[in-house]
Amino acid sequence: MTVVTLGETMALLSTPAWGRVTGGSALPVGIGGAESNVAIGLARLGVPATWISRVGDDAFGALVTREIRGEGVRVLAAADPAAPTGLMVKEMRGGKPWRVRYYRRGSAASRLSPSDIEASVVEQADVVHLTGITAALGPGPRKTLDHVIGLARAAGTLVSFDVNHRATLWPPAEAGPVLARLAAAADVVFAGPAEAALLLGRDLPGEPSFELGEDLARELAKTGPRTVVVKLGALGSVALHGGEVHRAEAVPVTVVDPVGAGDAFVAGYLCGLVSGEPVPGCLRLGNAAGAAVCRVPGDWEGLPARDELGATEPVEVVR
Ligand code: KDG
Repeated sequence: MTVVTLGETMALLSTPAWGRVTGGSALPVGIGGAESNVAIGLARLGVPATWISRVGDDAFGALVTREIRGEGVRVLAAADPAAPTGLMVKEMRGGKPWRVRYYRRGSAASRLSPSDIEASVVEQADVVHLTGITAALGPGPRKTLDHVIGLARAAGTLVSFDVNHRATLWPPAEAGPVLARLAAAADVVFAGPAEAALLLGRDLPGEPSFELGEDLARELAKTGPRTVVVKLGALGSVALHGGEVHRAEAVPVTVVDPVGAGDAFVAGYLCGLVSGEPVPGCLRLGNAAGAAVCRVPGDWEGLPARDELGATEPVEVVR
């Protein structure tokens, strides 16, 4: 049971808790990338994972590949001498994440192309996980997604697609049709309510609810995917699979940093999928992994090992 994913991972700088960067501020540097977040989550849950990308031939590129490899993920990432590793800055306010700024235009990953893909890696995987962020990076990454989907279809590898619309990378009017086409070509689609509505060309009718999630999943399933999972954040998640709707309540958690929770959910869900769990079990694993990531700062640092999935709040230490 192996999962392959591809996409951009950036160096991640976090501003001080109060948000102001002053001369001499020491900003902690980490990494962040939706697809490698999923790969790390899978590896921690015991699922062999591979991450394909391009990084700059620079210090941040070495950091990205070292960190991801150090988490037990197989890393297949070309070091591009002609483009830098992308950078993102997480701006804090009151000790919590407030805004993310990207410095990634023209990055190495924006130069991803089908030639970066070793066909056998996709053909031998059980699942290939892709996201809409890669589609936002430019024509080369979009062509690469189409190429990987073609390889997966021919080999019987399941295609998983997280819509992951990042409005700061491309506006809804441009992103909607492209993301809808990619979702229609996938076997399993993950989306938030607003993303599902975007793909359906609908306005989001009211606040997220299980009923709304189920309705969006039914509509989105008509476009092609066999399974549609709608992530409802603090509410939980719903899935439509084989015409049946399933829902799972979220795990209550004290949220410190919600960034990366969606990727953690996907890692938990795909871990269940490749382990033969029925859909309700996949939803529960996803919810538990998402809750665990929310508890600590960082996009992936709180990703749980399999034996932690039950403990989403600190366990009292009995002396
Ligand atoms: O889901 C969290 C990711 O979005 C973050 O880790 C970085 O991939 C990233 C992006 O493009 O925002």
